Amino acid sequence: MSTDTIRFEVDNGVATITLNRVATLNAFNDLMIQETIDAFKQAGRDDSVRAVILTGAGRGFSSGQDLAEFRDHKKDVSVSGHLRGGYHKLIQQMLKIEKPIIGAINGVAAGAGLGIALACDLRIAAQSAVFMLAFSKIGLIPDAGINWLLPRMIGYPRAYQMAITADKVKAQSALAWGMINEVVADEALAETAQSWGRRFASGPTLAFGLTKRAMLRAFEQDFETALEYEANIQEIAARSHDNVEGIAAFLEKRPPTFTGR
Ligand code: LHQ
Repeated sequence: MSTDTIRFEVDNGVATITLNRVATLNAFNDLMIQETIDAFKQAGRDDSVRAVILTGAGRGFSSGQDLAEFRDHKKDVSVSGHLRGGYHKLIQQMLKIEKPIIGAINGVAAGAGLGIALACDLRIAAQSAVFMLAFSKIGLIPDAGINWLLPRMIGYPRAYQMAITADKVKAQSALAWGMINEVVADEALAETAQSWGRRFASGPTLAFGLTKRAMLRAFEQDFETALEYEANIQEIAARSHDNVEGIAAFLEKRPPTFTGR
């Protein structure tokens, strides 16, 4: 796995992927899209990884598509081809990994950078982070999954307002609107994200992954189908070591030791 545009570290069961094109506020060029896909694949494959953090180096999380590279390539590839071959694969990879992904939003998340932030399962933002649908500034519609994800989180009126104004939304408003889970002081972000990661990594991670599958699938299901689906998924969870251990620990009044199996 190459890491020219990202960093990839594993510690205490937590994989940390850091977008690392600091001079452009971590704009996504083709290489960074591919390396981020590969990093998520690696995190998914590695059984020792039980939680993942995605963050940005420097003062930005991600400014979205690298507009300089896109302008240079525009004549060679259609926008839809670029989306299908790049961002869609990345987002699908993130939704497919049955491990919690924590977005540690350290600075501006704009355009497709916001889409990738929304594809994380949870988001912690630094106090100074801002969220921006930059697309309309350059005459585009939101992409990178935003039209599906954002109205589900903050409702259509706010999502549409963000799209057509392209105004920056501060971390505190993003929290009040339900786009993110927590806001912390800038200097506390990295440690808070690692501490969430360590907490999840020592939990019943098989159940955490199955919960992600059931909840995301339920978005597309009617109620009857969702009930049936969750009953089937619960069969898998109920056969796990962690379920046996969790019940035993409760009855023996001791803390459980979960292994993710
Ligand atoms: C950048 C970028 C950037 C290159 C900052 N690219 N260099 C999908 C498929 C197909 C087509 C197109 O798009 C998409 C999806 C998308 O993501 S579209 C939306 C693309 N993103 C944007 O339009 C955001 C553009 N950036 C900005 O509006 C500002 O940079 C923000 C608000 C993010 C940050 O503003 P500032 O904090 O004032 O920083 P800055 O503007 O000074 O940027 C710092 C440097 O980063 C600067 O370079 P320089 O050499 O002057 O220091 C920027 O040119 C560069 N940069 N974003 N997306």
